[in-house]
Amino acid sequence: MVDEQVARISISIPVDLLRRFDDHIKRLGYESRSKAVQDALQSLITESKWMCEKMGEGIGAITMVYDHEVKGLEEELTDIQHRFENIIPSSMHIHLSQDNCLEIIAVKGKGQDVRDLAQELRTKKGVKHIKLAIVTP
Ligand code: NI
Repeated sequence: MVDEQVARISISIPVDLLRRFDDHIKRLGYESRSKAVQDALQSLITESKWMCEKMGEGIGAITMVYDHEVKGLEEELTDIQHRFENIIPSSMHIHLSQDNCLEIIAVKGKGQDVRDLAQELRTKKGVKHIKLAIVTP
């Protein structure tokens, strides 16, 4: 961040979106709108850049909530993870409630493989939420 030039821009944005953005960043503790917008832009670039570069490295985590009462699902999800063991350095399983399990799967490997893994998990019946968060060092 040394010698960084700063540009001033003017953008159009729906009033409601801006109000929600301002409410939200206040709760997050941002002192200025500029800093929040910069962070939002950086997130968008990081995420979409990785999505566009198929062969890039994907480092991050898959967070997934599933219904463990669905017959055979837990086994199926485990089988999938075994097939992708080369890109899963670690995972954590948390029993959330009577029927819900949370799994956090660390991923590190070829972007395409990471995406394939997330996609396979996502399509299983009983998987309620799945989020792939990629971080770029
Ligand atoms: Ni569980």
